[in-house]
Amino acid sequence: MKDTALVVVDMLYDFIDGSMACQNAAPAIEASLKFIDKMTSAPEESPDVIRSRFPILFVRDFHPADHCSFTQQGGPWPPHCVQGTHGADIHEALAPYASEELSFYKGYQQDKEQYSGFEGINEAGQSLYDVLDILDVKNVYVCGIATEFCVRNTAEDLKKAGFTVYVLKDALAWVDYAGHLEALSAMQKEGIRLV
Ligand code: VGL
Ligand code: ZN
Repeated sequence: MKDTALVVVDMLYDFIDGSMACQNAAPAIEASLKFIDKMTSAPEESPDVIRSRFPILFVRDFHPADHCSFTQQGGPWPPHCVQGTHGADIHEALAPYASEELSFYKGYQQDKEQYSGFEGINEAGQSLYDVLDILDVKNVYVCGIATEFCVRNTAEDLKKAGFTVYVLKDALAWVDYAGHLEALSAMQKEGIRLV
């Protein structure tokens, strides 16, 4: 499918089985892999060709050890996704689909919380938005963790920027189930499609 990309939000060990382990993380990874398989299986083409037509972008929480969102600094969260630690790594089942050009880091400034991946930047300093624009993407599928925070904020920013946004509802994990449901219904009201 042309003009279509997948954005995988924060499928990182600390949100899966680490300091901020979220509910439904394992099924969410399975569902993400299944979706990738579906979107990239076209037997007549080589995997590289298919992959170039269906970019998979990764958003990565990437905090300094003294980030303002951590409890010792008065923030709401336990330390998580600290730069250079295992907790900040992409889950091994998804890592083979990731590249540095399509990895977008956020939350790397000590004094700035950043839930949305929209302004995350890659090694070359390009934002997620810049790259979607360069790739001429119109339709964005979103999966990842956590529904209420980074998934919701990323999906909303993409929608505001004019993309058609689809959230893969079986490929999400959450901090709190009621919060997850509330975020889903808010996104739906905003015109984000739950699929
Ligand atoms: C997230 C809380 C703190 C998320 C990141 O990825 O949803 N939530 N940092
Ligand atoms: Zn964080």
